[in-house]
Amino acid sequence: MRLGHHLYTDGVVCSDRHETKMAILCMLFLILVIFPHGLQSSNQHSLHIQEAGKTGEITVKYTVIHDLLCTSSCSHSLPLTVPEGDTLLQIMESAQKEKPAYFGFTKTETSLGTFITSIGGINGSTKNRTYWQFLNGAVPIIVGVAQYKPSNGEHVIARFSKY
Ligand code: B12
Repeated sequence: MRLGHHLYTDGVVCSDRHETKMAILCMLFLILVIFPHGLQSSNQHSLHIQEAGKTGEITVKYTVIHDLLCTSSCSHSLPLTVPEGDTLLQIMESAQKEKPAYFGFTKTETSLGTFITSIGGINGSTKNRTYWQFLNGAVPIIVGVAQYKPSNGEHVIARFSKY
């Protein structure tokens, strides 16, 4: 009786260990299937895009957001492959050519350079204290669009904002 119980207990322990081993093996297999190239950092991802493109070209994502005034379909994005060294203004011109309704813009020349006055038919206004703000991801760009040169893999955002 006692011996049998002992053997039975051992049997359960043995089977528990076997199940744990199988579960670990299954998890390792799943990780290999989901991340065949390992967990890449965004830098490595950008590098991958650069390698995939022609030499001297970069890929940027350009998004226009006007959620100050609208409640649905307030954002439009475009992936663009452009010559390396293009300014944001030149990239905006490429986007304008592709989809003028969403990315068409107007500008004015000032002593500081080019100032963007409207995008997609939406005008900034001194009276309402609104303007088109430019960001690299979540970070506001500190120069004008004619001076700024986005990097490969960058997400440039033009957001209708208040000041
Ligand atoms: C107020 C201000 C703004 C206001 C102007 C609105 C208004 N009606 O007052 C708003 C919020 C719209 C603004 C926007 C931007 N600004 Co600003 N702005 C200033 C600030 C703080 C004061 C300008 C001012 O009133 N001068 C006094 C008046 C009497 O002189 P003014 O020549 O008439 O001023 C006009 C120009 O400065 C113009 N303006 C303002 N900003 C910019 C930016 C660019 C690129 C251009 C061409 C013109 C311009 O608007 C002013 C009013 O009409 C300056 C910093 C400073 N201390 O100078 C930064 C400054 C001029 N802005 C700057 C920047 C980078 C921008 C943005 C590009 C920021 C962004 N990430 O989007 C945007 C422009 C985007 C676009 N649509 O093209 C930089 C320009 C740097 C450079 N060498 O290119 C400065 C120097 C700040 C900095 N980074 O140090 N700005």
